Amino acid sequence: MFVDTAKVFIEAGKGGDGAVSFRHEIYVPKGGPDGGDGGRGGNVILRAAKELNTLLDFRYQPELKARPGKAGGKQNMAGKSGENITVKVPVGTVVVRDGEVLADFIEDGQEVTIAKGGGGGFGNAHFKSSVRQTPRIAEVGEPGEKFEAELELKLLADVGLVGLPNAGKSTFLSVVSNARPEIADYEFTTLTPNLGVADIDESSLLIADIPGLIEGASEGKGLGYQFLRHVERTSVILHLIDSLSSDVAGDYLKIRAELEKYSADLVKRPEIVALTKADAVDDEIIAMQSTDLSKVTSSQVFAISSSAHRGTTELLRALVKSVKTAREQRANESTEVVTEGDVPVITLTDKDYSNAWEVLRREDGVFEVKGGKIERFAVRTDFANVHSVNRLRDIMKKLGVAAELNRLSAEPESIVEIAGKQFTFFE
Ligand SMILES: Nc1nc2c(ncn2[C@@H]2O[C@H](COP(=O)(O)OP(=O)(O)OP(=O)(O)O)[C@@H](O)[C@H]2O)c(=O)[nH]1
Ligand SMILES: [Mg+2]
Repeated sequence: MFVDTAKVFIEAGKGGDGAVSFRHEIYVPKGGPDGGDGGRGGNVILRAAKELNTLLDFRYQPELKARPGKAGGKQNMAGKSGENITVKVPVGTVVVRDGEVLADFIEDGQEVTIAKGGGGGFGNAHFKSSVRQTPRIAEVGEPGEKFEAELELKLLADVGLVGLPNAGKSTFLSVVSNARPEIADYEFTTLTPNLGVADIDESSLLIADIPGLIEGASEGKGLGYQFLRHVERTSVILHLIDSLSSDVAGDYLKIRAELEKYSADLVKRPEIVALTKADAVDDEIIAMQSTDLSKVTSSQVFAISSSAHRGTTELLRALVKSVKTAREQRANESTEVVTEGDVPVITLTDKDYSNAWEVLRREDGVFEVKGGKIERFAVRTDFANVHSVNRLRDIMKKLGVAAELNRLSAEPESIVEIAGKQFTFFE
């Protein structure tokens, strides 16, 4: 498994503020309140897209922000909602926040609202009552959810390269893909797996190159064995054989034996065989070697030269076809059903907005009030407007918070803090 990661800052849109406004009509001297509500802030949505296969773009653009809602207007005009943003992520991306998995993208087109925009604040039209004919208060919009998240991409390669050391595996990868692995004329040049994306026609293939395998690999000889778990998860195996070898069929069988010892499943995996370095050997010899190989395998046999770019396109096309067939087959066999419940998504609305609260007297003398509902009211309060703060004080009375503050001997000038906002108990 190859893991690609990126850190992103996600911020949903703030809700628009509610408006304070009164009707002005010629024959109505004292018009009622008509301040409209603020619009909802935009959500941040992630969507899995199969055409992406790296998180690299997020390194350059690590901020995913949705638009805020517009403020409410006169004549009960509601503010426009902020636009959602939809950001594409590769299939296989896992979103983690503080060590907790928020979403796991396993299917093309799968969408998850990763951060919810804040609700719009109520305009003053909502605050009219028999005792309050001219409400001069409106709510401010709620903040959108914002947090830092870790994106992790777990890639399953389509094609796994196997072969003896020095067979030309890394060279092939370097020629057909964007990868730049180390290449040298000795065995065990590759020490850890390389991964590359090869584009061919309208498709792309993710190819994994692992260290060469040798006879006895399953008993711990060489390096490649421990990396076979990468190949185990690929759709198709590409078995490369050096045409400069004196016994290509023998080479093929050696590797197959090691693969079989690793896992009986691995030898049943769709496979394509290719003779490498065809530029260095006469065509008649290549033809003879192909015949030898067809006696020991029923797989398709190709001949390529990575350095002369010969036969590589045909080989890639055959791989695309084989990967497609393998995927379709797997999709038919798979009975795995992913239910929504498997993907926990935390949003503002899941939070606790209960009436319960508690009051703490801190060492600095500040009275801190905590509780789902009271905190929600506090974030919607416009602290620059004394009427709004008074409304919050009313709510504190209704919920019994004020009585508790009195019991804890809070003075009128004592500082109260709710959801990070401070104000005096009574003015
Ligand atoms: N003439 C010729 N030489 C090639 C070709 N492909 C690879 N070679 C040479 O073969 C040698 C080994 O190539 P690598 O790609 O490093 O082989 P590998 O299979 O990755 O080897 P390990 O990482 O050790 O398993 C290098 O010297 C390459 O230049 C080719 O198409 N033609
Ligand atoms: Mg190599």
